Amino acid sequence: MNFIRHFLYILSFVFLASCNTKVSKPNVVIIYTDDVGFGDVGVYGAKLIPTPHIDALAESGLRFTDAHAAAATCTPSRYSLMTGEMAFRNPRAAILQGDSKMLIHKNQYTLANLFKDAGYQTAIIGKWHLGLGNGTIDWNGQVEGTPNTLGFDYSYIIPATNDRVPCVYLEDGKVVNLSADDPITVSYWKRIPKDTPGTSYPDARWNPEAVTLYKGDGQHSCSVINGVSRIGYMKGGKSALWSDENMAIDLVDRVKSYMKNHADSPFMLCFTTSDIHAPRIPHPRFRGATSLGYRGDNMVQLDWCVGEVMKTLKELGIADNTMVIFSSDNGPIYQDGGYEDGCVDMNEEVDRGHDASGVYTGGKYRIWEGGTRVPLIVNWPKQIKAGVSNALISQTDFLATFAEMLQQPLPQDAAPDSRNLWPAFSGKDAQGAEILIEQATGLKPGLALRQGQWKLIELHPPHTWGKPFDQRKIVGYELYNLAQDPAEKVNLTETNPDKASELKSILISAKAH
Ligand code: NG6
Ligand code: CA
Repeated sequence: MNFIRHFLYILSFVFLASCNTKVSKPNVVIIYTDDVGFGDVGVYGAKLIPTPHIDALAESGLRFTDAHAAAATCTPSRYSLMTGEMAFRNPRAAILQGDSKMLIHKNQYTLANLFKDAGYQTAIIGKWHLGLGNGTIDWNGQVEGTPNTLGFDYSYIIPATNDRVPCVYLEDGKVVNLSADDPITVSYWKRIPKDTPGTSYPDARWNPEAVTLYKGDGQHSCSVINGVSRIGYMKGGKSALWSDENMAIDLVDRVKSYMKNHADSPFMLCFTTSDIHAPRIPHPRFRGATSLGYRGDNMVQLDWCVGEVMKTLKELGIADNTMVIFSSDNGPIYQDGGYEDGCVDMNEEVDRGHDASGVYTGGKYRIWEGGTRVPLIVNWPKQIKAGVSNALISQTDFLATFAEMLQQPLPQDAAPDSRNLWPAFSGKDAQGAEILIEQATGLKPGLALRQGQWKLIELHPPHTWGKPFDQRKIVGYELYNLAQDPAEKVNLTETNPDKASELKSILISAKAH
């Protein structure tokens, strides 16, 4: 009798545990986009770009109005998302080249490690831009030091950016479609000697006529691949070159087959789109979809990708048990790297009546709100009520937040700056983080502290590319009250010195932490 009771007890425990698994282990798809601004999505105010699929995601999900990428450029934002450490603490967390060494140390705990520890299958499909290898990269063999060494079971990546060589995909560390008799050589600092084996590509400086699609600025004037002059030189790998105009479709195909093949297991998939980073070369079927040139058209293409993800989840019958997140790595930019892609105004706000950063000022490379305040939609109707949240939240917080969601303890020293904001993430807390730090390098560089609607900017000299944050000179402070002045026009440091000094000391201690 006792034995039967004992057996039933164990059985009920197993049953409950398996029910629980279903609820607490949704699949997670993070659609992480490139250079999409706060105002680029319909539901965030874009009138000239139709984004019905992203809007639908927001309508049945939780839409955040004060969510931030960690930085106003890609590599540091992705670093913080993956590691839960503020990027300014790592001097190497700056825009990386296509042959830069892996930025994340193999012992650092990552978002992928977290999901793996919680029993998930993990994958990344799309842009990587966090470095590869340990100093040298064997493009013709097995690349060591890839997302796979950081907790991803599967990776299919663009090594850096779509404007940087090598213009090939890497699947689990191997160049896709590479032919052994056309080896790849990559160089960022000097031209590749003529006698190096492999297909030669024209050099934009010497063969300007080869540039049939996009001519870039000085830095984007090396190898011409698919008619576009890129950053960096490459030779070889002709059969492996990606097609720029098919990139979104190719990546979506990978995403779909990954989801199909993993429909039975909980999975965490980062779909890191190349849209809408320059050079913008939408597939012909999206060209002319907006009156805003290829930048707008690329947004429509991105929206289509989101629609395909959602459609596939439904077809597979796993939509109910999947959390889909949509966000961006930094604010918008019209012309990046000098590519002329049909946008009107390079530096400022207005592109034919569209304002990519909405009411906020600036965008990519800038410490104003437009640099890091990005769309964030969290969609999981079964568990998270639809609505709008003004909670303050950083992508750096995702790691600890997911740890809470998964009830997965974090190892000591993991994700040092990541805070558990699950109550805000799931719509139960309206405030979110008490403070948040923003960072920017480039055109309006600095660090900023947000506390509620207050914002203190610590300004650095312009063009501080690559210089560690703790060595940057502070050339001034600005204080804004975003509730009254979202566009950061009226500097209040003189009129409210008390608030300025309160925030200054919070920033100093947060930096030292
Ligand atoms: C910059 C490039 C820019 C873009 C950026 C990375 C120049 C002048 N600018 O160095 O075109 O590639 O790097 O963008 O070359 S990001 O979204 O990945 O951060
Ligand atoms: Ca970016």
